Amino acid sequence: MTHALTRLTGLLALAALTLPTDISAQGTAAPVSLNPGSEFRDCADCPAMVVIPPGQFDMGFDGGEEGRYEGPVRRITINYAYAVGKYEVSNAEYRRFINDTGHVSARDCNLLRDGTYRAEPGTNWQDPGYQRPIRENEPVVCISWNDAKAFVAWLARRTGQPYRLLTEAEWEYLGRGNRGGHRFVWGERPAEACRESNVFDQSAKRARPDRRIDAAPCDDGFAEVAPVGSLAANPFGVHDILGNVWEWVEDCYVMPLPPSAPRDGSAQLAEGCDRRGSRGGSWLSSFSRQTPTFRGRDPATLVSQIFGLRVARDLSASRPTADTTPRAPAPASK
Ligand SMILES: [Ca+2]
Repeated sequence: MTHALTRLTGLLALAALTLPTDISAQGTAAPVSLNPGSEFRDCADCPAMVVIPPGQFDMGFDGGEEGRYEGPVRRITINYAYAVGKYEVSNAEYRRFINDTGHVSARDCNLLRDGTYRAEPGTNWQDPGYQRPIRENEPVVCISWNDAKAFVAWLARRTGQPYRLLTEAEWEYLGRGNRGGHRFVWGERPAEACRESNVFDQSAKRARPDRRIDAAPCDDGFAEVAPVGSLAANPFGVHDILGNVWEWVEDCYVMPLPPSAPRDGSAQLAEGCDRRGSRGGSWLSSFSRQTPTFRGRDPATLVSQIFGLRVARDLSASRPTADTTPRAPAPASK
């Protein structure tokens, strides 16, 4: 007991030493030094954030589904620390945004019905087709990429800190969890998926016997969406990076990637972008897509009951491409 208390006190002291002033000084401050794994919030009800260390990894996979090549494999060097939401953005967090701004969130969400996703008139983030009330601690869904951008812009205004979406490279770095170039984030054994990720597993398959997609050979205990953080964190201290809901990222989906594709962690952008990236799969997605390299791609206006977001935040001025916001206006609705 005494030992545990001493250890806890030590950890708290460490957190106090490494967190507050450096982080809040961001913007004009010199690059800051933060311990990887440190956690903080910029306000009492702001998202919990985790500090991610710089690193290097091989991004992509020399293969993929028909028409969805995930390569070429290229070395990515992220030479800056950044912070990322420890969890996917929750309904409670999204509700604060809506209440504060009056933002009109996209409607007519795509719901899975009879094996097909269809836009269901009138549905939205508060009614994503669960056929029960949403829970405040579940990840928000039925939000478009444009809604996700509006959310991070609001959070940046509210806190005075540089919140933004993750880039695809940052996401994949997180998704791999410093565990090397395995096909699955958990290693080469698919049965380990259920320890960290709410995927389309055996419990989901039992609940939806008519859903004819490949399921994980394990049981994560959730036949539907799970409250954020229900399962174990990955080695970076981040929860639900794979599974639960897809996470919109900043990048434009460009395939094949041009030779000029960024290798420094910044986003792939394109003028007149017609599809935005999303990463990480969901509780309702084919298990074969629950990999660190599979790339979702949908219009910025699309809303789906399995699409949500995770926030990111710059920590220092050392990030090579600090502004990932396209100069051109967001793509028009289509
Ligand atoms: Ca599941």
